[in-house]
Amino acid sequence: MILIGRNVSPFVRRVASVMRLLKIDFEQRFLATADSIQDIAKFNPLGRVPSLVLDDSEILIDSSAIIDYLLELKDQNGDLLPKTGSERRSILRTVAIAHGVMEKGVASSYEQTRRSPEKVSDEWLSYLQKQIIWGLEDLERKAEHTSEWLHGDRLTLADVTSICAFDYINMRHPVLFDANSFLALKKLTDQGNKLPAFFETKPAT
Ligand SMILES: N[C@@H](CCC(=O)N[C@@H](CS)C(=O)NCC(=O)O)C(=O)O
Repeated sequence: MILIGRNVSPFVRRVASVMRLLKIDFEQRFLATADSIQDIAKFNPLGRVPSLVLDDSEILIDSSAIIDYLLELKDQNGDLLPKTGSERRSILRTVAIAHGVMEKGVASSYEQTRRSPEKVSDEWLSYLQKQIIWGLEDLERKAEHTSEWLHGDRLTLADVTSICAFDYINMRHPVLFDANSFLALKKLTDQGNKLPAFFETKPAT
């Protein structure tokens, strides 16, 4: 399998982390949306990452759809995401919040880097940044009231997505909040980053 995209994208990194956790072999083409859009569009007509090229050449797009396939392939016991029931729904809620933080983080970054400065809307930017904080506050409450991982003593897709989201926000928006604001989330992320699935995928910049 070939994963398209760089791990600076939190969406790509969460796919790469899930593949490592599930021990799925893959190669990665580190294409960036900023300068390889034509190549990326060969895999996804929207010009977005991640895409995953399967061994029979089928191409999957969007991190959620890709992870859905990976779990079907290699998470038969439902360790990362139970197949049914209230625990599944609860984990998917956390995943949706963390994925939303990623979306708002990327939108906020694009507002600042991909628009000409005179067109940047401070009002819109400030709203996006509030949404990031609201999402992180929700994840922090979850992290404060749990044991080892967000949904108990087993690492799940909720942890994968939250760790990738928190690292991304710290990397791209380092001055958005005080370092002491999200201590439980920071502890969770530090704990995750000790595992190969996270430290091997953590982007340098
Ligand atoms: N919902 C998608 C979001 C993917 C996404 O927004 N990727 C960004 C990179 S971080 C991208 O490709 N941006 C280029 C664009 O949207 O034009 C997912 O979960 O995979």
